[in-house]
Amino acid sequence: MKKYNISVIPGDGIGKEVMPEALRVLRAVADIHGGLKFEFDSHPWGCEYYLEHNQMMPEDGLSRLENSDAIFLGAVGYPKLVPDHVSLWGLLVKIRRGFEQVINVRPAKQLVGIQSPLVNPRDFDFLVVRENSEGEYSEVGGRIHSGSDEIAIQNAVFTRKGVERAMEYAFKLAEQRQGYVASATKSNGIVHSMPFWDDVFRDVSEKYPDIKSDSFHVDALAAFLVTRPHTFDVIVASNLFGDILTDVGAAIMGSIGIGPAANINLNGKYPSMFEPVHGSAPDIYGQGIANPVGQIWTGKMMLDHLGETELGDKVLEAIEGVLEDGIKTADIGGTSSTTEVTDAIIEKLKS
Ligand code: GGG
Repeated sequence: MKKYNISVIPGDGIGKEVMPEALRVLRAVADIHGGLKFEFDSHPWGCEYYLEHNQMMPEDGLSRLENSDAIFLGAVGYPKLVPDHVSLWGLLVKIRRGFEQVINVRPAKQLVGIQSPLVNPRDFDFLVVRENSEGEYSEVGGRIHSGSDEIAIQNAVFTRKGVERAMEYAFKLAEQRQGYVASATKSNGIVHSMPFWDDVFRDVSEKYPDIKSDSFHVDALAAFLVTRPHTFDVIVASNLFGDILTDVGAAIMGSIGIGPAANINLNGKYPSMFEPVHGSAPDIYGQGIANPVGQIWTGKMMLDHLGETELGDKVLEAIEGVLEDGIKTADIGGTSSTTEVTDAIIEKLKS
């Protein structure tokens, strides 16, 4: 019997609703396989935990996660309870950095059974490789003075090692997919880090002469994702640009509730972490209407990472089958509840 130890952090808001659904799907996958078992170790960390302990996770939180085969995360943030930057840096960013999850991969593709909101939808299927360890997500800076004299300074940190690593990853993916790489820059407006980003992109692209590559200012790229997403294959972007572009990616699929993501540790020293693109959506929390597809598709990415690609493919097939049958949550035009969509995905997996 193969056993995978998965650390589970449902987190905040709808994370607490969609996570149990994704775990039900993974248990069903294990039943179908017969020779595979998931051991789920759940951690109640997040904003409510913060209110009791004044921190988002315990002091030894990372060591409690360290020996798992993967970390499965729901959503982080409940701004009514804890400021967003405190919650994100106290849990999500802490794990990404602590476990050297330096790459964030986020696919966007037109799923069968979902009407894209695009005016001229064409089949698209692209991946965003987001630099996940530095860039605009930086603690360098500060705030001084108050009132009308108040000043905030935020420095971005771009290292050749970090940027090169993300770009190499993107080119290798493009090689596998026989595709091409687009870089998201903003070197017309940002005068140090982005010209540096472009230099590194040129250097890395020279190592892959057979892979077509191109560079776009991020604002134009965001617009092109809306007007002609089918022309993109692998996009490499900085931490912030990648975060924004992947919300666009999820939205053009039909809903931000659909997009999956993987935070990858490249050196095998620490576990990788899998979390949907969406956040905790406090506005719809508790109504039973959250779309479970993002979390379940993220489970597929985790299965792929564990080497269970056939099972991962089955999960995505089941998701698409259910959507094609019209069983959907309200965000993508349906009337089904979170649990009804999951029940249907499990039924499809079994059939
Ligand atoms: N699913 C994880 C989550 O809660 N994401 C919300 C968010 O804003 N994340 C920012 C980021 O991915 O850097």
